[in-house]
Amino acid sequence: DFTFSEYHGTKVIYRQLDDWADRYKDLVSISSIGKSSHDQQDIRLLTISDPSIGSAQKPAIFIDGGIHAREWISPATVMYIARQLLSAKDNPDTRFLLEYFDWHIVPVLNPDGYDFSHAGRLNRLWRKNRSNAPSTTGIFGRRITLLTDQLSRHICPGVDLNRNFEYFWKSGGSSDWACSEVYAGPAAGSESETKALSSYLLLNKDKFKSYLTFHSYGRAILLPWGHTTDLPATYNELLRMGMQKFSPLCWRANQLLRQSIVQICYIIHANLFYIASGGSDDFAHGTAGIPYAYTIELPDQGTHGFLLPPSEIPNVGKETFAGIVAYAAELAKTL
Ligand code: 0X9
Ligand code: ZN
Repeated sequence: DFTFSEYHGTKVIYRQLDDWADRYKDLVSISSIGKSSHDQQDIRLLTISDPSIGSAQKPAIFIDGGIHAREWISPATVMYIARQLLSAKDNPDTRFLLEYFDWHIVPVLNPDGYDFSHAGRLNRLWRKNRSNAPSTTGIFGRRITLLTDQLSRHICPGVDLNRNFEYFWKSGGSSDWACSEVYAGPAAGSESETKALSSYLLLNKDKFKSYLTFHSYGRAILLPWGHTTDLPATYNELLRMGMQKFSPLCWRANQLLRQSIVQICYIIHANLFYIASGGSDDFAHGTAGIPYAYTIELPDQGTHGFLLPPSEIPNVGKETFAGIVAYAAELAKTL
């Protein structure tokens, strides 16, 4: 059965979504926002919406995980958040989460890459999707084009989905070279995962008040932009929300949970790490116009890095959910 004591592959995560859909019929619906590029897996969406409280048409918060394959704590934490939301009504402190908002959640945006990173130790640090990887039918049936970039795409499969989004695509911090870990892809929005998310965000742009994308690692809350050192027009507001209310992810969660874990956290604009264009956060804010867009780099800060032990899932989950509660409370005031 599904637990938060180990990391699960896409199949097991999807089975859990089905179970929730069975158990919480009035609250949950499952759909697919598109297919993955290599294995044509569904990119599943979990919608949590309680029609029995609040208004009929609620604003929504969009959450995704697993854009980068190796960042296993991301899908795990997103699933943890989803599970907490399912029982949010039972607790007077969290009831408002369903009273004021709908929640649209994609736990694994890059299922091919994620599953590949589970397939043997050698693949554990895979980051990109699996686009152009040789399939079971083999590459030999295809016409050989001796263009170097075509060739290198076969030798080096995968596109960094977080460099492939259409907003200021390839304007810094990404690569043309297919073998690079930050390969931007052959064209803006070329990947079917990117297309699926982009169209879903555009379709619902008026409904979505916030876009939250979970990555690891670093314990940081990043705000737009990633593609430039210019500040977004609403920088102060983004910072205020992130600083005072999202930083629960950094410190208020500690108080709420009375835990003694030493937490250091940064809230900065994404480009202070490094300029990186084509990110989903920039697309959500810049193209889709979603007001509050953040990339959250979950723990840790490098001790284990991407290889965070699964025993940390509940801690990270609790801490992050406490942050979500405080953040959503602040967001509700802006409605
Ligand atoms: O570089 C990234 O894609 C993200 N960091 S990670 O270590 N998880 O790969 C940060 C993305 C921040 N947002 C933008 N640069 N737009
Ligand atoms: Zn990442």
